[in-house]
Amino acid sequence: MQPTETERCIESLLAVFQRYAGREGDNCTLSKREFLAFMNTELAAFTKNQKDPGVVDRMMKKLDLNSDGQLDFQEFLNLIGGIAVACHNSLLVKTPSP
Ligand SMILES: [Ca+2]
Repeated sequence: MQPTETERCIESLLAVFQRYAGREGDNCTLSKREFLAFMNTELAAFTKNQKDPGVVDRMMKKLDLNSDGQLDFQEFLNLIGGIAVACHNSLLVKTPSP
């Protein structure tokens, strides 16, 4: 059976997380360096529009709910979820009301 679109999205998120988390140290979490690499590669459209170089640092601190200096998959999903909600909201704004 072919995976559904939703299943493929979940697999992709897992694969991307594992690819960056596996670069150094604990391969189940993103270190700050791994998170920076992820942001600059996978979300380059977002990071290159940021004039403040500390923005990714602050995002990491905000996302790191248990303050262990690492982002686990749950913490990573909070970022993805937040971006998805922001995209959804901006689409709603752009859609003219009837
Ligand atoms: Ca953490």
